[in-house]
Amino acid sequence: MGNFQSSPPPPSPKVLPHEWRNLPWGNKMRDLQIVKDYQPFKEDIQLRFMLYGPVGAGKSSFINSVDSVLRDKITHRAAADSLYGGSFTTQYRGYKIQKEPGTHYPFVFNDIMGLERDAGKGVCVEDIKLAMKGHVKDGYKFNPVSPISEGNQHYNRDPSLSDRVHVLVCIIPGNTAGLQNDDNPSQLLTEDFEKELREVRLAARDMGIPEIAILTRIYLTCPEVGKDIQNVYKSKYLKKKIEEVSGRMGFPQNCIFPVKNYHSEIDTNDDTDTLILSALRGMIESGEDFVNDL
Ligand SMILES: Nc1nc2c(ncn2[C@@H]2O[C@H](COP(=O)(O)OP(=O)(O)O)[C@@H](O)[C@H]2O)c(=O)[nH]1
Ligand SMILES: [Mg+2]
Repeated sequence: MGNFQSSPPPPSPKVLPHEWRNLPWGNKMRDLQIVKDYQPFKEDIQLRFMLYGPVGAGKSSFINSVDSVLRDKITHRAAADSLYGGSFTTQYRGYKIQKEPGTHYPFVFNDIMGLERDAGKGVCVEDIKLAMKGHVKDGYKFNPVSPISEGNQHYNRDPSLSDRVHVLVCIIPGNTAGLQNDDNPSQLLTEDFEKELREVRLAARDMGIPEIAILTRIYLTCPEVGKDIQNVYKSKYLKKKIEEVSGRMGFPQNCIFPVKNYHSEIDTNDDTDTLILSALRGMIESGEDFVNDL
């Protein structure tokens, strides 16, 4: 009788029949448990992830999203600026995530905004390099025109392993991953920023610091992903986008993680969590390897 049943609708020409990277959809507990069980091999250290990207890329939202996934509720700790023009994150501070009352996960996020040359805002590259080496203490307010001096009370002369940065996480706004030009007038990814990004990444590479790129705002780029986030690794458009980011900015494709940040939701969602956990696991694995190689 099966002959009379209507066949399923043909797949959209915009999505591939299979994922090119497999994610444990519907089984986020596996990745969540891995993160919950994670303990650095070296005792008494914490991994430090430096989130670097242009203002409005979604750095604060990513910290909040990780916090929301791990605590299973939407949180707003690292103030996300819904009006990019307004307040900027210029103070250096580490965000830890509570595990149980009184304990934290053994990793910390620092959020660094790329320099906006015209506006005289942001963090100069010299400071970013010093922060990567662990010389900048929490609470330091970056001066966009001059780097921290050794005499400053927030200068750390003798950084411990935990003070250093272990993974450079570049936050790239997915909907504007093309360079700013007449067709793409977004202010988020300018030529200046790309130049600085190269400089920062080169510095990280010199220090052996691994890097990861996180592509935010993905569902704005592809309606198929907007319809169903599980299409993220089936979307032809997004695959092209990742290849483009890889080709132009030089990130290996397996270091690029598309995510959807929590930004207007009031409840967490398993598929959104799965993507965020996948990026977080990538960061933890890279950081753990780096620390153990030292
Ligand atoms: N649609 C969408 N909006 C996002 C995403 N991530 C961040 N946003 C929004 O983009 C704006 C800037 O984000 P924010 O985290 O403050 O950027 P930051 O300057 O890099 O810290 C906020 O209004 C966020 O709600 C995302 O993945 N998707
Ligand atoms: Mg921010």
